Amino acid sequence: MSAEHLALAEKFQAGYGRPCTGIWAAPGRVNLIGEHTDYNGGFVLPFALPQVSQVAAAAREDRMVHVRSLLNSETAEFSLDGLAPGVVEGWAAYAAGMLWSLEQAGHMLPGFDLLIDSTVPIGAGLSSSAALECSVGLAATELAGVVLPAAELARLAQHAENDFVGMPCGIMDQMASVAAEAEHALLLDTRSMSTEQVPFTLVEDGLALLVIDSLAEHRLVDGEYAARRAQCEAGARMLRVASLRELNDDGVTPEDLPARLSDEVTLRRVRHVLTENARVLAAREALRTGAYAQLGEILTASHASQRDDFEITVPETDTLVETLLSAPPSVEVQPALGARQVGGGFGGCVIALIHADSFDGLLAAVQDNARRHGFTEPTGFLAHPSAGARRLA
Ligand code: GAF
Repeated sequence: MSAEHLALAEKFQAGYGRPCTGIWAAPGRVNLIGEHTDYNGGFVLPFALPQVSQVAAAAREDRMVHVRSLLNSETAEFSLDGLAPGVVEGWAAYAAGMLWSLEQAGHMLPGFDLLIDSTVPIGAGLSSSAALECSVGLAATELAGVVLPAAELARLAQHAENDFVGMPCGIMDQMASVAAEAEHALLLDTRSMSTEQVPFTLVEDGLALLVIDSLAEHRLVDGEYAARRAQCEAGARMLRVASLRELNDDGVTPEDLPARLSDEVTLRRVRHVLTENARVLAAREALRTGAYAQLGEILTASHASQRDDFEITVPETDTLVETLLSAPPSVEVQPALGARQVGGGFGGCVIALIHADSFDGLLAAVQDNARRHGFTEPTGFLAHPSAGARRLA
C-alpha cells in the first residue's frame, strides 16, 4: 500500500474504530471535445485525469451508511431504508444517490462506513461529482458482491445525478470516469454507447494539454444547463428527429437549418450540437494522424460555437482563450495551437493544446491578463490522460 493510501486507511481506522476493507478511486475528467452533445445522442471525446476521488470503505452489519469527507470534515448518516431524493443533501447526496440508484436497479446493499478524499478540483467543470459517484459505486458493488459492466455503473451514476441530486446531465462524465484508459481519450457514441480508445500521447511531439481553472463561479445544479437541454429537445421536436444526433446521420448542414427552424435561438443551439458532433469526429481523425495544428483549430472552433451559438461561456473564459491564442511568439512562449472552455459551461476550466515548453510563459500571460481585467487569478496544470476507476488497495 502506498504511503498515501496507508494514510487514508489509518484515518478510516481512527474514525470508525475498525479497518477498512479496501480503497477505491475514480478520476475526474477533461473533455477534449464534444460539449453538450451527450444528452443529444452525440459524440464526446473525454479523457481521465490523474486527480481522483478516493473512498476507503467497509460494509456494515446493518443498513446504516456513515459517510465522512476529509475535504470538509463533515459526516452524513442515513439509512438505506427510506432513502429517497431529498433525504440527503449537499455533497453527501452524490454518495447517497449512487447507493439509492444501485438499490433502485435491484441490487440489495448492506450499510457502509465510507471515508472520502478527493484531489479533483471542485466546481471547475472537471467532474468532481461523477468521480465521487463512481468511486462510491465501485466500492459499494464490490463490497456487496455485485458485478456490473462499466457502462452500467456509469448509467446508474448518471441516474443518481439526474434523479437524486437533480442535475439533468448526460452520461459523458460517468463514462469517462469508469471507462477511460491511460494514454488514451475515450470516443463515446452516447446513442449506441459504443466506445473507442483513441491513443492520446502528446509528449513525444513536444506538446501538452494545459488545463486552466478560471476560478469563475461554475454551478451546474442551476437553471442554465437544464435550459440548454430543454432548448435542444425543443429543437429536436421542431425538426421531427428523436435526437439532434440524427441531423449528423442525415447529412444535414448548418446551411440547411434556417429553412427548417424559424426560431433564431433554437437554430443557434441546434447548430452548436450539429457542428460540435462533427468536430468530435474531426478531432479523433486529427489525433489519429497527429495533425495537431488542425486539432488546435478544432478546439478553438468549439469555443467559438459555445460562445456564439450555445452561449455558455463567460468573460473570464473568453479572455483566457483569447490570451492563450494570442500570446506573442517569443523564444520562450509560443501561442497555444487551440483553446476552449470545457465542461457544462458558465465558467470552470479552459483547456489549451500547447507546446510543452511554453507552459510557464502561457500561465504567466493568462494570470497577468486576468489581473488586468480584474478577474481572479487563474491556476493551471498539465493534464496527462490517466486510468479510469479502479481498486487501489
Ligand atoms: C456536464 C454534464 F454533466 C455532462 O453530461 C455534459 O453534458 C457536459 O456538462 C457538457 O458537455 O459536465
